[in-house]
Amino acid sequence: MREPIERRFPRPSVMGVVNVTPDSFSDAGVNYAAEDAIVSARRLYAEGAAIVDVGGESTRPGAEAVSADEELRRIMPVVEGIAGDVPVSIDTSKAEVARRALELGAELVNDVTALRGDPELAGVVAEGGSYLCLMHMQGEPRTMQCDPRYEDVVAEVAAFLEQRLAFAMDAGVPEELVCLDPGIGFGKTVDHNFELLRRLDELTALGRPILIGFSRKSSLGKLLGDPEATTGSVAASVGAAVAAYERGATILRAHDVLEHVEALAAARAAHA
Ligand code: HH2
Repeated sequence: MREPIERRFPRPSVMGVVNVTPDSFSDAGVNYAAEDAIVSARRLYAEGAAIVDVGGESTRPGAEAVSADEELRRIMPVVEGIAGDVPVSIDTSKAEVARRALELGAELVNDVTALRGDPELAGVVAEGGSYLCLMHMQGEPRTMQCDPRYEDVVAEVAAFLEQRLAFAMDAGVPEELVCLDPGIGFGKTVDHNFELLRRLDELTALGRPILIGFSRKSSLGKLLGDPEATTGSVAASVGAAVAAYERGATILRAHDVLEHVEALAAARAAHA
């Protein structure tokens, strides 16, 4: 069995993002061609990413779903092109996509539906022995930013993640291989996202490493005064990642890896 996820990804570790899509919210089309995605993945790894998250389906607000065939067509040449050289996380909700990526050596399955999207995915993860990220989302990408509401966002996200962790373990996924993610921007307002950071201790109390993906998200642009923002700046992303790390996050998912690695190294030195 793999070593526990917190040993494989010590705090803080950076997960680099490579979206092999024409429609992602912050880097649409940049890595849509496999050869460009391969170059990007190698660069992010060289810049200090512990793992690179390869995705073939955008989950931005309003995005339409893509078929498994199309997702495979996008990601397979990329995973093949870097397998063995660059540690791979596969950002998918589909069992078939995860299975093929794991066969090529991917070591983490990052599922934004927390095993609710495809009934076969839990079994694929359990059988493949991979790491797993379970993420909270209210609603679904097409509609999730239409007036999201919670009584208590942190309590509800914590209860959801605890329940999905139990589900994964029932399906045979060892607890030591799982990390949890509150899903910044997935059915959440600016206030919800920052409340989740402010009270991150209530999520670390679940006993699993926490992954945070605040990178370039629109809440950062909105925070800085543009109510119509669809993205956030690199500087604001780094600030949010450092704040998340300071509050106990383990893995920081980021598009601008070098800036995150350098900032987190400085933040970490203050803890030594
Ligand atoms: N955010 C995005 C996608 N996948 N996975 C996890 N675990 N956590 C996140 O916060 C997260 C995620 C959205 O960002 P991006 O991949 O850049 O955009 P898109 O979904 O439009 O491709």
